[in-house]
Amino acid sequence: MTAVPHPALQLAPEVADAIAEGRPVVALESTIISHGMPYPQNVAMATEVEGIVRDHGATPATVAVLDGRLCVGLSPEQLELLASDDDVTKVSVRDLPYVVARGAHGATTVAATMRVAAMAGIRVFVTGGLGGVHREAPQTFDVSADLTELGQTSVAVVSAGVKSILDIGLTLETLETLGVPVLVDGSDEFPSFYSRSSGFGAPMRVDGAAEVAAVMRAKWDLGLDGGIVVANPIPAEDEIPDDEIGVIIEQALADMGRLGIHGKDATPYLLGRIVEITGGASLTANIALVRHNARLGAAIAAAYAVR
Ligand code: PSU
Ligand code: MN
Repeated sequence: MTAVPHPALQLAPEVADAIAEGRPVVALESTIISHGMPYPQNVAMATEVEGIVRDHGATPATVAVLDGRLCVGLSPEQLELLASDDDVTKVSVRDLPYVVARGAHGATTVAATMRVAAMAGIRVFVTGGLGGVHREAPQTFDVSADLTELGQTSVAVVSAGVKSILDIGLTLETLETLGVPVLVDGSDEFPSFYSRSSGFGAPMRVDGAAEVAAVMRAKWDLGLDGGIVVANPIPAEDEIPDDEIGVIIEQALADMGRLGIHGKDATPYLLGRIVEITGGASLTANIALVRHNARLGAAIAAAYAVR
């Protein structure tokens, strides 16, 4: 069964063909490009990740809003613009109507990318890290709309877990409340982005893409709409040990508090500050885990396409 994409979407020709023919497609987000990594490493990462998806037998579909249009699959020039232009705003689901109405550019978060991917009929989405419940959430109410979207939109999201800029325990509790399966590939522990460990067990362990695809089918065939978290622990050789990254995250959080940064600027500030404090080491790890996620995501899309 092939999906019929929403008519408002602007699909790249290769993406349109792949969807029409039921071939594997992997959605990719753009906030990670525009607000998650510095230029020019961001555009190099985005281009490389698209190549990895292709090399593993799937069609990459990077999602962004350009001139108010919901684009699914971008040209190299469009990727360059997202990576380098200061007028690209961060777009979560609540921001979509505003940037569309104004004909503006926007980089989509996990939440917005999931929604657009679902509108296109794409079921697999690869990113680096998910948003979640911020550590000060009991006071600030800062809970990422990524979680809301996971609760309602039927896309499997491959990530390296949740960074400890967030409260990992509260994030896992919220995902449970929202009915979101949290699968961890090849590990009994939930990963914390830079590290394979987090102190939290894997809510559900799977081993390999075929097992993920089986859960996707089971969930959606039962009419259980909503997302699936596929946590893919960073390869051991690319890990930054918990204690090392832990103090850096504490410093970044303290700096953010001093500057009074909050709301949608919180996550981009923290990501940028961690890159600064680590002198780029965190960026190397971040790029390594996205590559690793792209390989798994392509394999999942391929396994799911065989019905
Ligand atoms: N975490 C990362 N890298 C990222 C993000 C989160 O390690 O690039 C981005 C993703 O786009 C995610 C968004 O959807 O930040 C969450 O932002 P917020 O917390 O404002 O919902
Ligand atoms: Mn937030």
